[in-house]
This record gives sequence, C-alpha cells and structure tokens, in this order.
Amino acid sequence: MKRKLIFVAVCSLVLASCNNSGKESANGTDSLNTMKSDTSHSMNMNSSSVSGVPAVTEGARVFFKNVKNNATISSPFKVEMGVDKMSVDTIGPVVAGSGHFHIFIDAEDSLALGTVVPTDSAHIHYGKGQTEAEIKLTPGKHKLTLQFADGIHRSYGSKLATTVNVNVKK
Ligand SMILES: [Cu+2]
Repeated sequence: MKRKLIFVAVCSLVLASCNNSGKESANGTDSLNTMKSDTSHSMNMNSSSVSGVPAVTEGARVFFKNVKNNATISSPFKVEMGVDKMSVDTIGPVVAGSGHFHIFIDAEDSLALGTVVPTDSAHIHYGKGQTEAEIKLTPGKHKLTLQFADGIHRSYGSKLATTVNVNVKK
C-alpha cells in the first residue's frame, strides 16, 4: 500500500520512468527503491549501473552446494545455492550485506559490480529469496554461473560469483 502511494508520487515526478515501468511493475518498484535508498548523491534515478551498491562483506562468497566443476548431472536439476557472510533476501529496498541469487546459463562468468542483471532466458532471477531451484538444461555441456546481486538486481561483481561447467546426461 505504502509502496503504491510512493510509486504514484514517483510517476508524477518522472513521467518517462513511469512509461517504462508500466511494462513490468516489479521494475517500477525497483527504481523507486533506488531513489529511496540512495539518498547520498545520485540524481540519476533511471541509471542501470549506478554506484551505491553495498559493499561486499570481507570474505563473502557464493557457491553451488550440490554441483562441482565438470560434474555430470541430469535434467531437470535441482540446484542448491549458498552464500557465506551475506544474507539472502527478496528483491526490494537495497540492504547492506544482503541480496538474491541469479543463475546465468551459458553466459558471463560474472557481471561487473553495479551492472543490473538482465532478465532473459540466460539470466534467471531468484528474487523471492530462493536458495534452491529447478533448472532445465539440454543434454551436453553447459556453463552455470551463480551471481549475487542487491535488492534492485545490481551485481555484486566477480567477488560474489562462481562458475561451474556441467555435462548434462541424455
Ligand atoms: Cu535479480
């Protein structure tokens, strides 16, 4: 409710952004949260690669719990995602020390710090705070990357990414 009200306020301020977010209400909420949480200096509300991504906790890392590099797996595969020294949260306001998982399939080894993770068939978001997910892969070799990003999908960079190669059974 509160969000909606603020969202309307944002729309009346930024008509262009409202048009964009009409396509996908989640993103509209996201740009709102950028504004709310980034009170320091950024005037560019629509930027998709802004500074202001929370710091990565010293020693934090992400890892696949149940698949090692060069493993042979079957599809569908229930992948388990882990993170040390950061907490897993849903999408929403940016909170230091927290974020959500993404799996990239046959894509980048990581996305540069601050880059918003795209939403497409090669970049899957687990914005409900999932730590387990079923993924479907065609038989053969694939590359899976686990990437952690903040509440508005801004990548925490290579420090919070890991990649494994897998071989999917027929
Ligand atoms: Cu995301």
